[in-house]
Amino acid sequence: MTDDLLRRVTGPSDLHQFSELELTLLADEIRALILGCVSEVGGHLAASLGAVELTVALHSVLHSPRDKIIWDVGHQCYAHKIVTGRRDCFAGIRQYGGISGFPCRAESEHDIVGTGHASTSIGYGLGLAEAARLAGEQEGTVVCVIGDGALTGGVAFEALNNIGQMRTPVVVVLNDNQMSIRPNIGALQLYLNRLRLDPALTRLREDIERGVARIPAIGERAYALGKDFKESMKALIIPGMLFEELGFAYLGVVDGHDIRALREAIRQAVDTPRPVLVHVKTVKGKGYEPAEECPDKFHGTGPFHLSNGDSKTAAKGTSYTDAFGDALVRLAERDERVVAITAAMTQGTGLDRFEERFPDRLYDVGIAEEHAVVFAAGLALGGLRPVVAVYSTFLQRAFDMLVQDVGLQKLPVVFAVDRAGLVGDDGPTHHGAFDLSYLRLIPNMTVMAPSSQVELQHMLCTALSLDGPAAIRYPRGMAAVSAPPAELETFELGRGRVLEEGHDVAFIGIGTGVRIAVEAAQKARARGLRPTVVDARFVKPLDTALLDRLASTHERLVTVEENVLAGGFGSAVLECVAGRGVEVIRFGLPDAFVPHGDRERLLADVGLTPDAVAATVCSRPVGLAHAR
Ligand SMILES: Cc1ncc(C[n+]2csc(CCOP(=O)(O)OP(=O)(O)O)c2C)c(N)n1
Repeated sequence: MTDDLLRRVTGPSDLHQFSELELTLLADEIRALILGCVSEVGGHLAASLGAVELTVALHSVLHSPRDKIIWDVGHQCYAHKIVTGRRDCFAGIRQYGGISGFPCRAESEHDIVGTGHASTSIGYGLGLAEAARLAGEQEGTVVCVIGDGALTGGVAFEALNNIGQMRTPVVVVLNDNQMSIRPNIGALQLYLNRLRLDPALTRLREDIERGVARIPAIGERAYALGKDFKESMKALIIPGMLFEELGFAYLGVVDGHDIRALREAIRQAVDTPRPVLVHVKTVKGKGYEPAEECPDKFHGTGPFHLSNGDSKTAAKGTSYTDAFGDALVRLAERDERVVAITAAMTQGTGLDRFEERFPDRLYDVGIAEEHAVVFAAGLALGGLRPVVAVYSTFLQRAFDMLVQDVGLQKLPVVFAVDRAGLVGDDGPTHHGAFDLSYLRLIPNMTVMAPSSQVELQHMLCTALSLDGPAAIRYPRGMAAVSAPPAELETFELGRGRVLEEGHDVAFIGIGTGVRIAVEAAQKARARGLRPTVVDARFVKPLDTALLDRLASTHERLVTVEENVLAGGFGSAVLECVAGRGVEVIRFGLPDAFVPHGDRERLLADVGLTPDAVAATVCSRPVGLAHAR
């Protein structure tokens, strides 16, 4: 495939010079570039392939950045990056030092806002449109592109509700591919299916638009009654015209791979002086057979062979995610009160085995983390033992529910907090940097972090034995395969594990920090220190008895965690031994958003390596008592 047209594109305005045929060919060239690069470095392939024509059509009609295109989640923005001046650096997408896999304000004026978490585009769009109105700006349209998956998030509905009342002329493009990461679920999806699958409904609606005035007598009176009458006729005849009833003009269903049809719909939407929803039907993975057949596998992918879609990297070891999933099945086998909840991440959180084994006990609530937590609280109130499996970064959204609906009610909900710490290529929107801090401050919450997969399995057993809420946070990625324990144990609450007794310096790790602490201690020993090494296991309740002992027998405590230092595990230790005269040196993530890139490289950048820890600890003579 040539890239003759693509080479003529230095910015989105160049698309205005192209004929519709050329735009169609350009879309093919873009698709080939995306496929070539993502097959080498990995990325969010299927969503981006599905949005190529939509992107080309939007940029060929609109004038970005005067017109503002906001990409919900942002994982579908690869074509947008390519036509907005980032073609030549596209091969480095998601790589350390390369461009981000999500819209990023620092990268381009065409990335109106950095996204990564779902369902926010419409709220941003309304804010931008309202700010422009107050500033008296006459020109510029705000277009929010949101998927049918992201539309299951409550915050999207809050924005729709608000727009309907304000009647601000924002264009919402609903990119409906019937997929979230897996097939989309929920009543709204059934409604969209009806709209999409029944062209008769669309024709009928259009006929009403055009024809109502032609009915003798009634037509004239209807005309006199004006738009409101027409709207209610539509609502009457086409039940559930949800968007119209929310105050939006509804345009659709538009073929999302037909550039002409898309351009026509976008022009119409831009010319409409009220909120418009353009319902676009696309195919996730469009144009690459393996991705069209398995859009979930290619939602986020590592490098793969273009010829057949097979992965280029063989998985080494097993993941914490799998260890969690296996243990949950075991525990659910012996306690039928155990149920699992996911917010559209069944596979990502390792619940697929649970789903296979107990299909009736798995609840996928859609991209709705706040609801997932309240729903789990309700299940716990009803006597069940719910386990919410969720990524650390997405649980942030449900903070209030954690406090009010679980913590304050002291309900036995277990949170399996996956992807804690740095996740790597997805970058700052997806790093799980804060959970120890935001979980630790909630009264009644038990907070644990395992140093191995086996520890994780015992911690899950422990969490399910408690009569209050508990969270276990663990990282992304693989660890050496270890045989699952024959029996799952219940740990003593709030007790750490001393791995090695020494004196002068105590290295205390939590979660992934334990390996770093162990290896840093080895290096310190080689330099003449006699370190103690501890796997803290619990962040809350903290092992205060152990810390008291260490504070009185050691000159220096060193904490290691993959969480921001602010409010994290080290802070808890510092609070516990404050005033004891023992020096505390804390290692963790900085007070900054860590960029994207290879996880090991990022950990080295923030000083979370055994070498860096040992170097700092050993560079200070033991005997200077002060806390950092
Ligand atoms: C708040 C939040 N929860 C979960 C996710 C993980 N996630 C990323 S994309 C996605 C599915 C999005 O589906 P849709 O909006 O339809 O876009 P598509 O990929 O189908 O184009 C999910 C669940 C997220 N990004 N944000």
